[in-house]
Amino acid sequence: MKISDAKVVVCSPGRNFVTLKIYTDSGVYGLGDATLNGRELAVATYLADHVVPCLIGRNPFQTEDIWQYLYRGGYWRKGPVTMMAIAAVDVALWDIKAKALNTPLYNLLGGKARSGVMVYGHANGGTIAETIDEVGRHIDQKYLAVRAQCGVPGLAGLYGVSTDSQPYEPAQKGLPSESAWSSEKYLQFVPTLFEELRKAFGEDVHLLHDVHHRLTPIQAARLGKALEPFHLFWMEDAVPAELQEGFRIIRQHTTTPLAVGEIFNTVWDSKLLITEQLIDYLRMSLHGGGITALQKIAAFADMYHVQMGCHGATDLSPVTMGAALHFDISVTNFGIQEYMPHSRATLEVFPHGYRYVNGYLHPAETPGHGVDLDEALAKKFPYERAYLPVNRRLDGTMWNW
Ligand code: GCO
Ligand code: MG
Repeated sequence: MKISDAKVVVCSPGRNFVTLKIYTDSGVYGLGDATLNGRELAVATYLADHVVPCLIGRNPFQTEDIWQYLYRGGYWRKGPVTMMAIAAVDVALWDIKAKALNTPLYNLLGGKARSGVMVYGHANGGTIAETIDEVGRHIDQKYLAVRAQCGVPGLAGLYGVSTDSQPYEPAQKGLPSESAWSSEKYLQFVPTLFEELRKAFGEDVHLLHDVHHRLTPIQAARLGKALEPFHLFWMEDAVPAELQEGFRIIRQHTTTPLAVGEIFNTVWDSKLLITEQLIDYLRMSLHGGGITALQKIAAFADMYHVQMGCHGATDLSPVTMGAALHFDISVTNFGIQEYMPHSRATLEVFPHGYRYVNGYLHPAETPGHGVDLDEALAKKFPYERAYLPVNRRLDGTMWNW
């Protein structure tokens, strides 16, 4: 079997997605997700202009060799654009391989190691009362784990909290919007949110929280300590993680479990975090080089008691979600999978076989990863410029979003 062609499809059914479709001479095709939120067209051109021509004629079963060809052979290593492009190729090739062998992808990754993939949903509210309602709504839908985000008194608009009664969606059409931030107000407020959530729901539900890179290590240490009585499943992205050593400070002070890594793109971003056991959960999903890379990273993390907690926001297309579920169900050190359901338009453009049942997602049982692309429908949703917001402290200083 040989790769005969490949093309990049950009569409915007509610938000932008970049999809790579690889064709073979046997008629089997595979799909990979190449969506880099806010920088979508950079990956589209990287693939179309620099990667696709190198793929034609290759054996699609040689996932390892093609991965190395694109990584080592590209000379420029790492980085979100490169690794997202490699991920799209890799996931599409694993899709082809599993379809050609007529089996769901998980059977090529070790087979099922559990009966379902535990997920966490998003509960966002402008006030504590609204957040309590949202957590309750998720519990009614049988979620076992819920991430809680809440507006902070004195701050207009906040990460994770919708402004227009629509489901929260970070990317916005047009140029980036700006929001205001105060670490002091946030640190004062968040422990009360979780105190009230535990009072309302007891200890059974797993509660998670995303700090979204807003704190310094010593502030994150303070927050982790203050949240200890409320037994979080994890505190996510407490600080930006370019300085991996920074996590030593957080770790020394708190037993609140730590998660990080949704914007990492190679194992090198987390090497020290893993080997020094500074984190509990690694948030990378397939965007960091695809299945070939994530399997190796997970095996390395497993040696240091780090579990996988794949990113699953709506900026990753249903192709990433569908493929990640095959990884999640087969990997030994699985922790939890994020599940932020896509809009109806997105789900129609990407017909898929994965399904949610009582707190768990289940991968498709059809050959491959089980997510397709309705190209005719995709054409009705052309690309629209959109960005994530940016964030400033109250005095106007640029801060981390
Ligand atoms: C998460 C992420 C998202 C991001 C989004 C940005 O934990 O799901 O932090 O909420 O904001 O993925 O593109
Ligand atoms: Mg996050």
